[in-house]
Amino acid sequence: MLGTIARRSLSSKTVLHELPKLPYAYDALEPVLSRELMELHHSKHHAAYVTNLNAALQKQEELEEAGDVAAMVALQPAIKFNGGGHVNHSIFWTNLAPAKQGGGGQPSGALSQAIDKRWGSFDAFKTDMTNKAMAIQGSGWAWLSYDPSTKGLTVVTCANQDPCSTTGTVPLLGIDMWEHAFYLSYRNVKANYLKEIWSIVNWKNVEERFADASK
Ligand code: MN3
Repeated sequence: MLGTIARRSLSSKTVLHELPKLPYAYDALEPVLSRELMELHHSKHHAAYVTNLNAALQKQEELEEAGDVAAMVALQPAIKFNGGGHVNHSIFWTNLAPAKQGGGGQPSGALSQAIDKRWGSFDAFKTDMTNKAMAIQGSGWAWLSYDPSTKGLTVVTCANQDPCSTTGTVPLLGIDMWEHAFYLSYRNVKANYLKEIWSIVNWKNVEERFADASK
């Protein structure tokens, strides 16, 4: 039995994921997002998605070796939820930056032009994304994303931790609309979270993602 486990461990093909470090301190996004909120969000919520994703992927490998297709199918919601949570938060942290490190302001260059082409103005885009984020019922995400089918920008929303890729578009800028993302700083007033978060958006990161997605 032990021998079997050791062999399986040595021959495991499962790639284990790690919680990425934040590119700024837990208190760096204050007063928009408090230190306590950021620390819990990263070191507890995101960490749990990573732990549970790794457990599910290791379970999947065991089931694959055992040829248990029914159990593999039953495992997929855990991979979707925890894998989506890991993917979404890994993008989200890099989408944000303290004002001192370039957070806030407006996009420039090709991204700015693409926003104007789709919405007419940066303010019109912000209004559209804010309205779509506000309309999410329960937990989910709003994304500014690149749609390969139109070669243009769009705003999509996803329930739970479904990653933006499930919409067929490429994520550029995400806004986490789970209560854990704003409640400690804004209580129930989602609208204020959506008003303030623009002042810590790392547009340089979003521009890089747009350049990668649209080339
Ligand atoms: Mn979250």
